Amino acid sequence: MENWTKIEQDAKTWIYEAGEKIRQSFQKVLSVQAKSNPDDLVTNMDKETEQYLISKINHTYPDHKILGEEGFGDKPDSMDGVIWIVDPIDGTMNFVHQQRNFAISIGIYENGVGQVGLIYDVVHDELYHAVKGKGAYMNDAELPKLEDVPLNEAVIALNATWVMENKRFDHSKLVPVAKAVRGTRSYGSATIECAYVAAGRLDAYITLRLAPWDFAAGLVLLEEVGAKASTLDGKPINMLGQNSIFVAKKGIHDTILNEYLNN
Ligand code: 2AM
Ligand code: CA
Ligand code: CA
Ligand code: CA
Repeated sequence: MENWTKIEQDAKTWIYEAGEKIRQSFQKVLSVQAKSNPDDLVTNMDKETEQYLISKINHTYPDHKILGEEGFGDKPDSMDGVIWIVDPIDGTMNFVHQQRNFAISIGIYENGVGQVGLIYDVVHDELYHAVKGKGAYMNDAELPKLEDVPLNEAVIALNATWVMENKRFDHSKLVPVAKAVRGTRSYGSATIECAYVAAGRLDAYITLRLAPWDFAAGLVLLEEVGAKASTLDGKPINMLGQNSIFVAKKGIHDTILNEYLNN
């Protein structure tokens, strides 16, 4: 039996230490490179942060596996055992351009079940954290269970991909959603957007393509506050691959899925 409270404590210590290193890096020159395309950025701090977290995890939990965005971890081909899913900087474009609205994210799963979720918004010093069955918190404050709102009072997060033609999804279905809600937002960090849904700052978050490190921690938080999470077509999320992601308060999730997307 794993001691999830101890594991969460260790993860918190390391995420705070990593956050401090990132804050200190604002004084230094950043090295920025493009990965798959000119909009897909990576910096020395993404790599250094992932390596730092992996060294701590490997030293303390040598039996656990690690899946990290920058590839310094393992390449797990199943969710068997304990897997730490790490995004060292989520929102790298914000980190480079704005020095805010980025987060460090750690989700810890056992045999595919989310046990611990941590999302640290470094600049706002806001740590969202949850252990399965023990509630979700922002710093020391427990996040209340989500209460439904009507769609016309909902604020939802979307990215600009919904206004563009794309091969994965009939984007025109999202136009009526954007019209029906009270407001739309785009923060440019999937983990912060998931954390905001868990904290009730947003009522839903919809995005067309994310990797496991973008949603692993968020799903643990969202489960604790009673949110609903699926792909955009209402299917279960695959923890080892790319997915569209739709997380929301229950009633908002049902309404958008049944009345706007599934027709
Ligand atoms: P990242 O900053 O860790 O790459 C931006 O809208 C959000 O989408 C960020 O959370 C970003 O994570 C994520 N994302 C996922 N795949 C991406 C890609 N190929 N290029 C840019 N952002 C990506
Ligand atoms: Ca990236
Ligand atoms: Ca990410
Ligand atoms: Ca990242």
